[in-house]
Amino acid sequence: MTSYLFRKTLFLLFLFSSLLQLKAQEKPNFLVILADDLGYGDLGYTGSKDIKTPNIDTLAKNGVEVTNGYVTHPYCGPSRSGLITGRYQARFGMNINLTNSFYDMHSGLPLTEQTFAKRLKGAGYTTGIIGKWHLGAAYHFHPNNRGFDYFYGFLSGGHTYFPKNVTTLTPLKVKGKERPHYSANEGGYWPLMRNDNAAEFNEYLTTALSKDAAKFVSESEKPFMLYLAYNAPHGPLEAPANTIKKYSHIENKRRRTYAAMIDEMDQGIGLVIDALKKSGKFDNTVIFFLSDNGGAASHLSKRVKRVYSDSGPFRDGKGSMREGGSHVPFIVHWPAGIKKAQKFDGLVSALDIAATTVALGGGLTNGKPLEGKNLIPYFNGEKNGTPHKELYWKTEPGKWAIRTPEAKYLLNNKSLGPELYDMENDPYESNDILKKSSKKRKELAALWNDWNKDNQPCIWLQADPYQKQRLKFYEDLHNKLVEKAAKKPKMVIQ
Ligand SMILES: [Ca+2]
Repeated sequence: MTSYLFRKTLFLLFLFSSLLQLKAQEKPNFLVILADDLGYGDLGYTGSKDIKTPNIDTLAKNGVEVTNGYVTHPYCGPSRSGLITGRYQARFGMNINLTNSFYDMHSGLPLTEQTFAKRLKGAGYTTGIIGKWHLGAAYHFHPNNRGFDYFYGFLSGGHTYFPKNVTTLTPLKVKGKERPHYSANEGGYWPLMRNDNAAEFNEYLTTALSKDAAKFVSESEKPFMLYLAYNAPHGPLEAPANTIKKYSHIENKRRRTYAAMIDEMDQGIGLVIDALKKSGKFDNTVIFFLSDNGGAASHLSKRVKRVYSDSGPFRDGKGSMREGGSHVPFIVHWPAGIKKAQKFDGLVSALDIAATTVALGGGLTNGKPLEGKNLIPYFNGEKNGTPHKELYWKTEPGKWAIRTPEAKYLLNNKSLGPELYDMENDPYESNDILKKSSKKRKELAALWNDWNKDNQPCIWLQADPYQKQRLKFYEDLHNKLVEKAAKKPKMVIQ
């Protein structure tokens, strides 16, 4: 009898733990794939005629193609800080790119903010970031101290794609030109890191990151969240010769290399998707794909040879308050949870990634409020309309924008003054209606001012001027010490 009871208890315990496991497995995995400086029109599914992206196109075809998807800032660091916290980065004043220094205790994503990785880790997720961080390099800003169990990549805002270029020496010469070590990409030629150690880097960077991501998703036993933050196709324009050859029909040399970089990223995404399929995790993994901002060098009209990215139908590119700056390709793919093959035209923000994953994964909702929306009810028809009635932008020093489904009011260039567009009839911002619509202008200005009440002023300088000042501080200090030492009487012993 005792033995029977014992066996029965064991059986019940087994059943209970199996049920718990099943319950745990029901939680979806998350894969957030971020491209860097990708032009809106440079994917097959967004209309590119000359760049092949079959893997990304398949995600769009079988998922939700978000046609009004936006990031919160038109360039790297601030856009990433909005995505990763799920809060407008203007709330904590992070409107610029920060310096990348291991010794700078102040330049980084403020510790008062929480990443969505940390919120998910608190709910039992294994969390990883592979690729570009760009949110502070000092110990307390390191991804391992911001909610990520695993990190493989680089802390700087950019990185060389070839291992042969890696050096620890600064300043250094790149293509015969001296690259000053106060550049925004300080660290862009340093070795890669795995967690807080130097890591191996033996092949084309995009491939190395993709293979590591494939391994991460295959091996993770718990539900996972992987933030795969490619630096592709951000400069330096570097790609394997064989892949560049595939695009020999493209006349513009810079675009040829840029196309090969996007091609390599698409192939890499293919590797990760294969790994998900082979490990049986594909159906229950929510995949997001987007770019952190618009295409670089897409609107330098007077320097046509330098233009290499394509913003599709939109005006301008990276850095602009017009659509090309922050209206990005945006895909959400989840076979187990959303109806496939749909286009969604409500206003969607990169802020929604944190809100959606935290809602689905049961992540922590303590601390500062998330400002995005859980998108799934909108995709499944449980909620109607647009997830956001307004989207807001603010950069340093003083560019701004607000968009509603109907209109967009912005300042992109102080000498040109503000611009107002009818986004229902003129989504490509070709006809400025500011002079005709003072009522709309006032209405949008009031909304923006109201939003801005809760923002903090920016307390940082852009990376380059900041690092120049930092170096000058050390040089001045050194010179003072040399001067002082010269005045010291010589020590004499008896
Ligand atoms: Ca970028």
